[in-house]
Amino acid sequence: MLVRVGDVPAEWQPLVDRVAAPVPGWAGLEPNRPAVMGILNVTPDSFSDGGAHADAEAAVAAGVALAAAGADIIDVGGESTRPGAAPVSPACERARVLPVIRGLVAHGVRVSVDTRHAATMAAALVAGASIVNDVSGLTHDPDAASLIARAGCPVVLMHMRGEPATMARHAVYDDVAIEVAAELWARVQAAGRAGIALARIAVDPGIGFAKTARHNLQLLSRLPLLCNLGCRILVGVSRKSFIGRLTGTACPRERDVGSLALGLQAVDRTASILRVHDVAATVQALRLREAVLA
Ligand code: PMM
Repeated sequence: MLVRVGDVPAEWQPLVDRVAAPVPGWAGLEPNRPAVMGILNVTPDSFSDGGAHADAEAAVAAGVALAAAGADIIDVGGESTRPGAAPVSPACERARVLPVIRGLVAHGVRVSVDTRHAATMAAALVAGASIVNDVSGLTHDPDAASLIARAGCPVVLMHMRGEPATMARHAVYDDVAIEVAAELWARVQAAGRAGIALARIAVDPGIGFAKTARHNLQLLSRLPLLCNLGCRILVGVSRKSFIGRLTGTACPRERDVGSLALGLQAVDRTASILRVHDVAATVQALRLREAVLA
């Protein structure tokens, strides 16, 4: 149902105010400029950039280059979450990410840690990471939510069903946009009950996680539904396999143009943080978008 602004019933006003509220400040990012999160996977097996960095020093250099290209945040991950990926022990994950986080922080880079494990979150925060990005929305590790509440750091709650190894079989929805919004809302509420303030939460629909290509497109098209949650919206489409499927591009590294096209669509539909591999192209495109809007 469409209702003209002047005809909105008074009892709807709090809802309208929430949806129309400016994007909240989060993690020290500028409130009114879409931010770019550069991806730095220090894994041998990520689908998009696995094995790209021979050692921690090379990974730090790659992260510093992404920051110099304009990334606002560098997202460091030590566990591949591609469909069917085998889990990695938290100790192995820490050995991969901690030296890289320390190196990036020493260069003044704002770092998020992409992990589902509370022990890795804790160690990463001590090493200087300032944001936690959890693809399980703080459901994987029972200690994660209280840890984030105590640390007082910003957190990304991503939508997923099941585990990376099994998620494909959970890609069954009547209405993917409504169900993802409702399930993320449950995650936001659980985080609130654990003591995490709403202003510290960003939500992410989890493109490609327990979703088919069709689900991903429907979610992107109806992304503004997530505004109802009152949090910043982060979207990660970069190099994902559905782009390959839709365009016939088998090699993940050749999907950056398609990734950028979808990323801009997401920003037009209320995403305010893009998680990407090709930082330089994304920053350039966002600058031009802003110039046109100004
Ligand atoms: N995708 C991947 C890993 N971590 N985190 C968030 N918040 N959102 C995502 O979409 C996301 C993520 C998998 O992609 P990669 O292997 O290229 O990192």
